Amino acid sequence: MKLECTGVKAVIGAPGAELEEHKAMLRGLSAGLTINVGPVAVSLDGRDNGFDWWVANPGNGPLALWSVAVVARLVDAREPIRMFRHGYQSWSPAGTAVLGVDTDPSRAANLPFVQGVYHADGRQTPDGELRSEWCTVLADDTRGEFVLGFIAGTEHDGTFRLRQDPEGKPELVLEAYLGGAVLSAGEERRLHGVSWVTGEPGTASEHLAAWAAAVGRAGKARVQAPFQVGWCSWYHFFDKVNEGDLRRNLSAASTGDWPFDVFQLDDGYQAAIGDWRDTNDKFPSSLDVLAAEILSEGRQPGLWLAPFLAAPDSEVVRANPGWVARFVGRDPGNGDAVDTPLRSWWNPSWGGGDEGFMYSLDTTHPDVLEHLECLARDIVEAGFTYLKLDFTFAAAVEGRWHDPSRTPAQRVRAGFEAIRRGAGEKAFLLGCGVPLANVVGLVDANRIGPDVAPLWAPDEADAIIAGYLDVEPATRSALAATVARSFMHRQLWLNDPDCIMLRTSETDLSPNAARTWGHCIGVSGGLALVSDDLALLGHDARDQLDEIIALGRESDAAAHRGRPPTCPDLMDHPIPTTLRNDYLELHVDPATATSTLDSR
Ligand code: 9PG
Repeated sequence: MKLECTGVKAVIGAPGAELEEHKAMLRGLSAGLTINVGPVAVSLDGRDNGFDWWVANPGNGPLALWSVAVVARLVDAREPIRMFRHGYQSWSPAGTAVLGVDTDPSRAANLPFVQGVYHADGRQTPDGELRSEWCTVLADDTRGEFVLGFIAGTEHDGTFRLRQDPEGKPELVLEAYLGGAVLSAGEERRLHGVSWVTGEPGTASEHLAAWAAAVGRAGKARVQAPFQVGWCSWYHFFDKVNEGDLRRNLSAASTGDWPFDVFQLDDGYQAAIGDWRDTNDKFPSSLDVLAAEILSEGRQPGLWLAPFLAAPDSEVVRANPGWVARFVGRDPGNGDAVDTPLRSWWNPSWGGGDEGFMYSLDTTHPDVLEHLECLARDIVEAGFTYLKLDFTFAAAVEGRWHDPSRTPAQRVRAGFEAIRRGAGEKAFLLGCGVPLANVVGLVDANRIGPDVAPLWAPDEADAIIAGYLDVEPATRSALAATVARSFMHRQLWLNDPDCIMLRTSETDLSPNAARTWGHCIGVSGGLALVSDDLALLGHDARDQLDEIIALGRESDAAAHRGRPPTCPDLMDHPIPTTLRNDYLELHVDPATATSTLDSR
């Protein structure tokens, strides 16, 4: 299998207007090529196994640029062709699909609002196209493999699109996604280069680990934090958590001598989405009092916040209506021009006064960045030095932003940079619902899968959004992501696979399924977080946790030495079944939720 670059594409168009696609031919890559593609100029510098590139607006006026892409034919590929589809953000699925058989989830959903949450490009894909974001692997029937990745994701996102050309031949589009960012007259921007590996010994997952290591080195990834053991309030108490629940678990942790470094309060304490300094009626104490109590029990205080979201009726929005990103367009019903706050998420249990819709704070606005910096400083000064920063895709959502020159990736990153400035170098930042490529070098850890739940598999009949079953809370989905993305651990950040499920009551997980998930977390070397009411846990649960921590410390130490766990069958099934580190191999049967753990 070979890649033959045959074309360059650019998509431009003013926000709200029809997008225009422009194409130019390319006869292979060489050093120092410049090609006019409609109104933009693309410069390419081919190198061994990759290319560097730049895009310029040579015109006299501003230009909104959606994407720039190199189009390549897959030569000598024997079908069927499989693609490892790496998802855009924490909760987006990761797994292997077959060209001509599987479909992109946006085909079934056809809901741009939802698609924009789980992909860099919220538009529906053309029929028959598969996509992967930031990195990918292509494999054909001869076991030939191509591992490809953008070498960063800080300035723009990257999408690989696999499809058949009009003659039915397989074609790969390597796309830099700029999301309508406006280039001023004469402006040139460097794009993130693409690198690939083919024909070298090793599994796809091992090559991805090498790619991740290179991206991490170039991006000064924060990979030095110690192994984390903690407690999180979410997966038992959910948003009903109250101060008594927190206090009882804190004292049970001391009485039972539970080995938690971190004690993290999740969603449910805040006065409103956006008003993070104030607690609600369920928490009579203020944040500094809560943090002091956690600290006095010898644990690091952790706090959940969704820093880029704000409820319509929150104090922050009422006092600063100009801080909210806008939706500017036409009402689909009557065609009238509309200019309203940008609705970027929906959760009726958060209230908010607009049917459960939440707005995005505008991270291209200097006042918003100052607000985020001060907020993080205040929360850390209140004593919370571990921050779970959730729903952070909100800064990437398509809309009208104060500074239109910024790409979605730059908007996300600017928000994280402000929080890091405020929180200081020593704070532990955990990204969640986060466009993974955008935050290397800023976060210490990232959630790398969808939410776990006290059940194994989601019920297809109950799918909330057609096509997106795999993003719904379920242990099997969290496990699939943990196995598929294991190669990232301590190369780009610390992986957070999501919480261990230890309880045997108030759960639909079988003891086997819970043990399988615990072993997966241990072998992955990622964060080991308990999220049960400790009152429900006995000696068995404690023994299980101790085993998971022992497995985790050993695996994490190897990842620290540059040997993260990998998945040898990444390209073989839709849900990978095997997770391997230097010492152990875990085999999971996703159908029965059983597993075996063998030494190597
Ligand atoms: C708090 C929770 C927990 C959890 C986070 C996040 O795609 N979704 O509909 C979706 C909803 C909620 C969600 C994830 C995905 O949960 O992952 O750990 O902090 O927020 O509200």
